Amino acid sequence: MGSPLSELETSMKSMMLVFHKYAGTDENQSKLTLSRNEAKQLLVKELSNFMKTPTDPKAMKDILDKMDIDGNQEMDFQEFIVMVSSITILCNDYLVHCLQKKGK
Ligand SMILES: [Ca+2]
Ligand SMILES: [Ca+2]
Repeated sequence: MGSPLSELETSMKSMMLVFHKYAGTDENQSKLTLSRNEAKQLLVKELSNFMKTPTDPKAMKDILDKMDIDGNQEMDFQEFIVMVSSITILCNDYLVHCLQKKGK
């Protein structure tokens, strides 16, 4: 890669790096997927501003269940990206709502 990464490419790179940073933390488990524990850490540490991370274990379990689309107790990169995209779409809806309000 010769030229510097664009803003979007940098964002994509960040998503990959964040995923692998957490995917590789649990001992004796796959370094390429997020265990429930790793996914929980990622949510709490990386999404606390955009997502109200619940302190209630039941609510956290519900979120983790939803993220794990195929239900195999591990979150692969695809499941991670679906989750990030869903939250980004919700945030964008809110942003558009605010911009429209401002425009009036
Ligand atoms: Ca892992
Ligand atoms: Ca899964």
